Amino acid sequence: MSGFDGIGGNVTVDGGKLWADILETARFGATPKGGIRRLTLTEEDRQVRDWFIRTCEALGCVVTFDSMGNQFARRAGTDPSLPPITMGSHLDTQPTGGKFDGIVGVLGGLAVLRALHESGRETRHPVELINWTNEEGSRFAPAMLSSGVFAGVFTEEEALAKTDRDGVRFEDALVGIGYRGAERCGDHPIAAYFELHIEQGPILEAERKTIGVVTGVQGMRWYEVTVIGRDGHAGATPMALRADALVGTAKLIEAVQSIALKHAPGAVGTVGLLENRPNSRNVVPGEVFFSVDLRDPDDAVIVRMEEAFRSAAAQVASESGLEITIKLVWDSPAVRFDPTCIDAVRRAADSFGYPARDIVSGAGHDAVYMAGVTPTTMIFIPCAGGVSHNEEESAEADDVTAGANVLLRAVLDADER
Ligand code: HGY
Ligand code: MN
Ligand code: MN
Ligand code: MN
Repeated sequence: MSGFDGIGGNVTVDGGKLWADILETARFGATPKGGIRRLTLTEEDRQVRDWFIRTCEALGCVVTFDSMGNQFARRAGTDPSLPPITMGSHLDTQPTGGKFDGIVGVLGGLAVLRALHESGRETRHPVELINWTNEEGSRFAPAMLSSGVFAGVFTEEEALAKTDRDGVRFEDALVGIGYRGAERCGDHPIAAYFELHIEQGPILEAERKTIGVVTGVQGMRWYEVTVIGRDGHAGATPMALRADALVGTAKLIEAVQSIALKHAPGAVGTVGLLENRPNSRNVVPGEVFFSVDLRDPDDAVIVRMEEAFRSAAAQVASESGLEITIKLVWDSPAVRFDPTCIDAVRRAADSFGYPARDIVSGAGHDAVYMAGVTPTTMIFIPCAGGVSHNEEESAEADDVTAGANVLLRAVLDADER
């Protein structure tokens, strides 16, 4: 199998050290339930970023970070004129995140750098590992913000101006943790990009597959909805005279659920963020802000779901005397990955004898935007029960090692092309 011979013989990753790295970095933002709360650009994020620099430099890498705080750990190749073969993912988490989402991709890439360093295996291209800022989009919407700037989907100015729900600006938080770099985000040629990630769904585990050969990512749209009614006294306001924004919102949440079910089997719809104002026991709520996340492998289905949601909102508004605004804040069309990279992953899995299957990602990843600027694909491994974005998220050590080994071979394969 090409990419699996030459100096250092049959190089593989040190799975034990990789697992130890996962447990060590889980300390930064550890929650009592065994998960991680490491929101982007917080003190916990700074701690893991500092760890990333120390650890990659100890492996002989040069570590830099750009104007969006994206971190790059580069191992030199024999031909410095060549752009790097890159691996990447993210170290930021959801508020009640797990130890593996994004983390497996960054630490798996680090295990690849360690295997190359310790075996002395040379590569023609530099090999580089990227930690992307704000992949989750939980604190600053949208998700994959910094890989989006890198790929030219968002401008740096609009990204830096994003604010979180407390009104904190992205740029101020980035400067606050000391990771606003000088290199302009995107001025960084790349030869290919591979992202290792847990599937975050149930398929690989159910089918007892070790590797998911990811062929693409489904389409996603995010909306922000504001429902305006009228604050009123819970005791003295007759039901017929109310403009209750939370009751209207409940109808719209039900609409998201039924619209997604009506567009089965691929469609999903989620209301995850909700702010009820004034949020007082004895006040009829006059204003509600909430998020809507619609996804499907087929972009045309998402458009139809959006139309259905908008008409449901118009009906609720007229029936209940509410004012409802729906703002599309993110549109990430479905993406197909690069066939050559996909084939390298397939052959790498095969050369280890790992059971594998093709799969389309339900979750968004930085690879979505990297696919727009360089040959890109992803490698999935199973996670327990398909559970993710949950403190109980877990994966088998052997699967994590397998994923990193496939990543290593796919990178070596790309290096020889
Ligand atoms: O939303 C997503 O799919 C990813 O976890 N950011
Ligand atoms: Mn992720
Ligand atoms: Mn995630
Ligand atoms: Mn991701």
